Amino acid sequence: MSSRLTGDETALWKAAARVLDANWTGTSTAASPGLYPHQWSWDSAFISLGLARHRRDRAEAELLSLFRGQWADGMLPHIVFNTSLARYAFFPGPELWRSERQPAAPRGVLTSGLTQPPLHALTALRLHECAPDTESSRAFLARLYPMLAAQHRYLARCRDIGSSGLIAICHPWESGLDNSPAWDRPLAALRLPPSAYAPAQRPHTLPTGEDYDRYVRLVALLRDAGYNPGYLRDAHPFAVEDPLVNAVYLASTHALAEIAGIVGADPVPHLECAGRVHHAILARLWDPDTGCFRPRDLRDDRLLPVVTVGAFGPLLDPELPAPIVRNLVDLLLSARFAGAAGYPVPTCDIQAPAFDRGGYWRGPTWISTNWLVWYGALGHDLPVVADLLYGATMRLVRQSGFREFFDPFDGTGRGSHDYAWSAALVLDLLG
Ligand code: 9WN
Repeated sequence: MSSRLTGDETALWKAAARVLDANWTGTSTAASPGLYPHQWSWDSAFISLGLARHRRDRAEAELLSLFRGQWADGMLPHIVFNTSLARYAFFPGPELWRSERQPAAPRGVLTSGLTQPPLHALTALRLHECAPDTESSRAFLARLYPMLAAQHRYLARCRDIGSSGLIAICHPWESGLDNSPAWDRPLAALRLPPSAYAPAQRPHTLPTGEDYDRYVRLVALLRDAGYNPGYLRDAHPFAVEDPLVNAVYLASTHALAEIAGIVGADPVPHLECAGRVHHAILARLWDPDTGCFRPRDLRDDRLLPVVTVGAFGPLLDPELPAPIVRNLVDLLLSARFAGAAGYPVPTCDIQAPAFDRGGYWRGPTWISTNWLVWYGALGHDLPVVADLLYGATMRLVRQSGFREFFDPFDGTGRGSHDYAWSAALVLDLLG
């Protein structure tokens, strides 16, 4: 804990550390006790950032534990199941994914068959930057580097479905912003076989209903095709290039180049990849008519209409042209986002018909997306935006605790309690 914290900040810091301690399973961190008892991929990357400020040993263990689930082709699954729990306590559990039947999946570890935003290289570099002991941190990076490089090779080889340099998500869950209205149009266009799973199997606290049924049926298609990259490219009905996912991929590719330099590997291929992704984000996802980034639906080659918090993801691109940065700042401060929300950043444009202040990823403020936009703003030397997000995030957790998400107008906490990334990212923000 930093010695320059005020009394109030010290209390918040201790409360956040207590959440991470309580959610620690012995090898990794449950995303939230009860509701999400397993290890989620991008949660782990965020959580590790917080652990680095509190329990350095656990920050490293968290990432290593996640990479135990990595498949032989480099795919890093979005869930690594905690098999010590009775009946896995979560739907969809391993019985939907059947990873144990996949030749590429690791033995002795049960995982999902989807991935999530590849934040891990960025996390690993930040861990190194705040490490008290540079030598042991360098040794950790050297151990992690081949796994990170394999993760990025998988993405470039198997997820560049549009041959554009960008990676595509094949399921809304891969975006991390699961129920975002951005996915409404491609989901509505799906013609899917009926599901073997009734939506009622889902705990009542989690999203259910028709959309949920589509999510499960999309998984069944992927699974029945053996999670095969050829199937993903040519036949899978959901394939979207998302600005937030690709901006995270770009930032992590830059981080991977730096890590390569630190551990004595060749950074050049990573820098070349970063160059391609940077150009493709601008060429394919920037909509000059409306002045914002939008996801591209590869199945009908159109930009998707709803503007979400994902539009600000490309602030993570260190080379984003200044006029576009200004455009994004204007949009962020406008009445469509921070200008009308007491507790920014809402996950959906407030003026969009799909905006829903309480709907899962359809309006509420999340600490993870606030952190990403905050981090991007710092990179572009935008202290006004960075301070706004820092302040809003602190007010949210002070007022409502480490909840899963928050009402963007009055800051009411929603979803699960003691949500690990909300606590972890507050530790990172407090420094
Ligand atoms: C589905 C764990 C995960 C996060 C996602 C968030 C939510 C799961 C769910 O919880 O997703 O994977 O059950 O809806 O949307 O971003 O990683 O915290």
